[in-house]
Amino acid sequence: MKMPTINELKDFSTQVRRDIVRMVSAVNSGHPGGSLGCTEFMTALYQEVMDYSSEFNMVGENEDLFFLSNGHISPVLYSVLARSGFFPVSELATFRKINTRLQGHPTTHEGLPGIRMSAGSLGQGLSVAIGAANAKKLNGDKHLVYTLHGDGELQEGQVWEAAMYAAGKKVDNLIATIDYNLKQIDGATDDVMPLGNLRAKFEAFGWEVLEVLKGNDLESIIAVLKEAKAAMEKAKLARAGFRAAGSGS
Ligand SMILES: Cc1ncc(C[n+]2csc(CCOP(=O)(O)OP(=O)(O)O)c2C)c(N)n1
Ligand SMILES: [Mg+2]
Repeated sequence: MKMPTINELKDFSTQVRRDIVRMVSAVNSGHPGGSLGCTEFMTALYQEVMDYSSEFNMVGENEDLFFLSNGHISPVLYSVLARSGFFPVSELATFRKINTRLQGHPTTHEGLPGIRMSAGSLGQGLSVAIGAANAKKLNGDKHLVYTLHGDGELQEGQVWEAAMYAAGKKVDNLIATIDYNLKQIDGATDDVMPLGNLRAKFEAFGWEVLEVLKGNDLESIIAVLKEAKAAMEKAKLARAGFRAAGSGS
């Protein structure tokens, strides 16, 4: 597959932003903020970083998988999926209309290509993704699993249970990402429920943490996602080396 140029990725993002504004304003309902904020991230993921087929099948063997945990930002997911070939772009005009496949929060039973998890009730995506990541390992499938979470979403206890499991059980084929926009519906995260030092918290749970300092800059996002992939490979090699040394003694 021909990799897109940075200008093509920027054009793609601009188009996604247009889609989001059109979709949300047409029905006067939905979450434009998180959607617009994650536009470049989702573009980078689906247009540059992930290895997948737009010929969708639910199992997704031998391809990278993505789970949107903050399901309220469905407009950006729907637009990126449509423009990546999963379903017709014209279907975006049905967003949040009754009896369509593009409900306000993604659901699997609508049968929309690209959707492998229902989301909207915050806090669940990391657990689902860990299940998928474990299944990949059991199947000898070397592909990766990605997630996206809102920062306000991290106030859900289930996220931390999943984070503890992933580190404790060495789930090393998963990249979880957070839209750290310091906002949630009712205001600043700091006012609703302060998140504290997120880096320190995840590190204390045993995660390696990388930060994208310019969250709407495609080049920065791509560089950090590639660094995350490389860091996982390095960790796996280190563990393999350790086991080999251990078994020989
Ligand atoms: C379990 C649960 N509680 C509450 C909500 C209502 N809700 C929808 S979006 C949202 C804000 C979450 O904040 P964040 O994850 O930071 O998303 P952002 O607003 O930044 O897109 C909330 C509380 C929900 N969807 N699920
Ligand atoms: Mg937020």
